[in-house]
Amino acid sequence: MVFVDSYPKTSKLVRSEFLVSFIALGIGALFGVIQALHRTGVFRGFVSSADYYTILTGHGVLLALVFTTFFIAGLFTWAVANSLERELPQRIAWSAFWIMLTGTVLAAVSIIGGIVGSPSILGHDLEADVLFTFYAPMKAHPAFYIGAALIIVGSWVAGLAYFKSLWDWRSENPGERIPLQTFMVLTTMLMWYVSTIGVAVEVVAFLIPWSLGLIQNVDPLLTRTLFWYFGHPVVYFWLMPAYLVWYTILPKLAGGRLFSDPLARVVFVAFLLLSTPVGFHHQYTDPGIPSGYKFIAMTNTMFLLLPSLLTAFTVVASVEHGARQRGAKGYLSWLRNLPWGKPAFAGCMLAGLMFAAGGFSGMINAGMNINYLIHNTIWVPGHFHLTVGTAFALTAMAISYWLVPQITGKKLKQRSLASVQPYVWFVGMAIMSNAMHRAGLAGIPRRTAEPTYDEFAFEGVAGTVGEMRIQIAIGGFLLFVGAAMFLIVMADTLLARRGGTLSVNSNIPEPLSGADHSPRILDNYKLWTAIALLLIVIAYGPPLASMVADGLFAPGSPPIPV
Ligand code: HAS
Ligand code: CU
Repeated sequence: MVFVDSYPKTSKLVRSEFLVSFIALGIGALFGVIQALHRTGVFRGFVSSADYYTILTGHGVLLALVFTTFFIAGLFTWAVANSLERELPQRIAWSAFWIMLTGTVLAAVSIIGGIVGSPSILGHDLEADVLFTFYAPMKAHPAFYIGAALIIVGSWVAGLAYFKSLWDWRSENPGERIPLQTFMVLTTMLMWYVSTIGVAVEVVAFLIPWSLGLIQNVDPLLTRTLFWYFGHPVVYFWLMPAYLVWYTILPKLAGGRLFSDPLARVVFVAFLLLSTPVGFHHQYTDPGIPSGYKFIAMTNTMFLLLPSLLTAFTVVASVEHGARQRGAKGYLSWLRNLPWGKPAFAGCMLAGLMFAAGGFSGMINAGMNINYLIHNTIWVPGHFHLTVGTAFALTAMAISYWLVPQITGKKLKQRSLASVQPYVWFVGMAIMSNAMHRAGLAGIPRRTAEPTYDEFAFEGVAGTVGEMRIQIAIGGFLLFVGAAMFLIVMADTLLARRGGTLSVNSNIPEPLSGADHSPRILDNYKLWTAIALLLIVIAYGPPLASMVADGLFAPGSPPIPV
């Protein structure tokens, strides 16, 4: 039976969530190509440099926050319904959708206000060029912060719908192991609850009252710290859904089965434990945080590589198993026996391959001393376009080719366009991101409309600044084409009529080593959440205490002795 026929209500919800995420992807990608062409000087006719920050904020918020959150909500909704074999509680799930949508509209309108001359609304200029990492001293219209708060509250309510589904399922299936997909969703949501506390306090206690004029001063270091407390784990909120796809769907697309359910559970638990006590690796250059605590964050970050290295092993082993089921022989030649022409499979694999490179640039970022070389340079956007911009985004697009037919009952249209699309994205990203990394090593800053660095001779850097700029522009343009191709396939599929039987279904094959091999303690959420909180208290307690010691709103924070 097709998913949409088994769970029509839940399918409608997933369709609505995907629709919002695809619209955000379209506008965000347009902003992306505008700024890539602008900052490289290839074409500057769209906006003035004064509006660059507004476009950049729109790009970051729409892609990194809206496209991701709505897509993840859709994917999680499908995964919970699919693995617990039940419709989601509709009232809770739809409330979540509407709260998040209201938040998105508020945030989007305040950003766009900046392009149309910042009209005064409720006594404040309607603008929000504060970038997707919003903290003091840059200030936005209150509507932006209220919107951001609503998106987060909405995501909390969405989580409630997943937990409620588990509790209902539990009462009917006492003593059974939590199905793997639901386990992954819930572990991600627990990590999300723990980590969003930071941004919720930042926005509600400081930024909203400050932007409304109710308080005059905020402590920039405190708001930065609260933001980055959330700002690192949010990247795993994007990665873990991609892992859910790589662990549970990709092996099936390869013609095989997941190698190990226990390893998958260990990986997700490790993310719950370690995602949050590492935020200071975004603040290595901030004064006011003792080096010892930065060092603790660095050590935790290095431990946090483990779940991803385990994933590389498990996912590649599962795909190899699939290839061998298709008759492959040899150490490497199995790579040829895989369905590279199928867009869902090819997209996930290319996303994984690129993430291997993104992971390595992440390791470099994480080293406290090497970080000083690349911090605030365009190397960092190079890193995160491989991670969120490919590991997440390409996986999301790829799996839509597989999932959208099942939540609509319609066959995928424009198949040939779809089969090339992941390769266009991969090539565009390879060109752009490689040039960004190199340009960062040459010292070219991120987040600027006017990187006029032509006059400098960068010794030790191969190539020229002009050559890197052109590569960034060409790569950025190809990515825009890739996003447009995806949206054409989706629009054509969504608008088509239903007809014929689908060749795909949502059944997930049993892992080679199944849940019965997983120690039961892995499903003990109370224990893991308690340890996660304890690690956070150790990593953040004393530095936060020192920041608020001179008063909550005092702008200066005395450093504490190490
Ligand atoms: Fe990061 C900055 C460190 C992962 C996103 N990161 C950012 C920013 C973003 C971001 C958005 O320590 C910029 C924020 C801003 O605007 O300022 N990051 C890391 C580390 C990891 C890491 C250590 N980042 C991510 C992920 C992201 C993401 C995931 C989004 C989804 N990052 C940093 C640091 C900074 C930073 C510093 C601050 C820099 C600064 O100074 O500002 C690790 O989690 C990475 C581990 C990954 C691996 C790779 C494993 C390989 C796998 C591939 C399997 C292959 C397959 C396919 C399936 C070790 C899993 C096989 C195919 C075949 C053909 C065989
Ligand atoms: Cu980080």
